[in-house]
Amino acid sequence: MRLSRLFLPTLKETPTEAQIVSHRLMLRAGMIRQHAAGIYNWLPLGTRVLQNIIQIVREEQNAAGAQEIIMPTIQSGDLWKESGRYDDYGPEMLRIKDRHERDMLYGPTHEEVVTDIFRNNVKSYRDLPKNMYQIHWKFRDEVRPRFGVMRGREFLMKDAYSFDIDFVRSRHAYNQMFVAYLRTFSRMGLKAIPMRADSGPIGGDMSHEFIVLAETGESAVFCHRGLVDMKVPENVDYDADLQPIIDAWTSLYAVTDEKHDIATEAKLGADLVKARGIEVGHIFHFGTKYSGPMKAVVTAADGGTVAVMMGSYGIGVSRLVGAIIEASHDDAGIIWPESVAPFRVGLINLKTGDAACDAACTKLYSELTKAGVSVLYDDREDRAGVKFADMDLIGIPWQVVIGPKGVAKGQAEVKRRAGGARDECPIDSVVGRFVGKA
Ligand code: 5CA
Repeated sequence: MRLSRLFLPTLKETPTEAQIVSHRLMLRAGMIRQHAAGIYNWLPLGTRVLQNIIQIVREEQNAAGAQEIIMPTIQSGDLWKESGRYDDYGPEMLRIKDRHERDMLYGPTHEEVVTDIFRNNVKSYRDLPKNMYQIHWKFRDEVRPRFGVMRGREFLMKDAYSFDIDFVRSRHAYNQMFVAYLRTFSRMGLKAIPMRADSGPIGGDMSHEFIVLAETGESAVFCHRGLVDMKVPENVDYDADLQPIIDAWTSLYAVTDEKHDIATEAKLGADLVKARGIEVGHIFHFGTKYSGPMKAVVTAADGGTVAVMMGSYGIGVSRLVGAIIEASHDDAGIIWPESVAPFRVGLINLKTGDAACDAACTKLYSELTKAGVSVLYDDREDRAGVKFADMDLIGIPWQVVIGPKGVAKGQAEVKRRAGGARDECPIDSVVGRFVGKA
């Protein structure tokens, strides 16, 4: 993509409405624009990052055996009357009447809808287990939407729902999602710590939040050092017993501020890590809480009928964009991990209009593009300082700088955005540095 053609409305000034660094940087880097309180437009740069995050979430969900579906954003209120949550959910639910005066709502979550799909289509234990997920927009009429996409009213969530015949298998489904979450966040360059949590309005007997560590995070986190250093499982066999992995991750102390316990902290001594964090995922095991009242029953092996055991598993996909920025930025701007970066290489032409610079840049741009490396080519006729500042601000992991002096010697400068290390190399060798490497 040529920067001169990209819709990238960057801002030099810090927007006054933004209180946290990720919100400021998302506005300044032209990723988002507010439409109404807690409701955002995603511009091209933001959309590219969001799509990369979606893709990682999707790959890890699929690998864990979940199947992608799409459910409606607008739901019928009748289902929520069946589950008993229509009145309980309160003012966070955006309620709508259609032209026939029927109660509709913009879905804040989808337990009822997915349970309805299940009960209408699955009748036998032989069809189990099943896990279905979607990556879709939710609406929660939060009292105080704030911090940009971190606490929006409309936000993108990955929500998965598991159905099993008994408790043991249902726990296995929970464990599969637990491990998939560890892998998902780690692929995005994040340190995510699972913590025992309250299940709130979703309900159930067990739940874990996944908290990403970031200095500017919303909540204080206290945990055992072992969790911060723990290795995320590779090459997982999701059919195998995952309980040992779960035990390793849940046996060490980890709490947010409302639950912190001074006596345990004192015992941990030097092993205690005090940090700040952001909740990017939340998983719930709730058995028959919805399948019971909504009569999602299947025939069992012994000929009887049983209500299926369920769990639900959320990831704050749009929140993750903010969380990654909170965890990875400096004074100059965003520092994208390569796995989610909107472009991998930023190609800077220091003297647009200079025949030699233009020729070298055009050639590199087309070769990199042909080789499958995503490039943002700054071909604007701006000052070098503006180009450097913009490229730092939008956080492209690698900058390739082409200027008149270098071109005369056949040299380019390559800068790593993270850490700022730079080196000179022959222009001819630039493509080779990026091809075939993740
Ligand atoms: N039905 C369950 C799991 S599918 C559920 O709704 N869980 S949740 O309420 O915990 O939401 C899942 C994730 O969505 C949260 O961990 C958080 O990362 C994200 N999320 C929740 N509310 C918001 C919000 N207002 N803005 C942005 N992200 C949010």
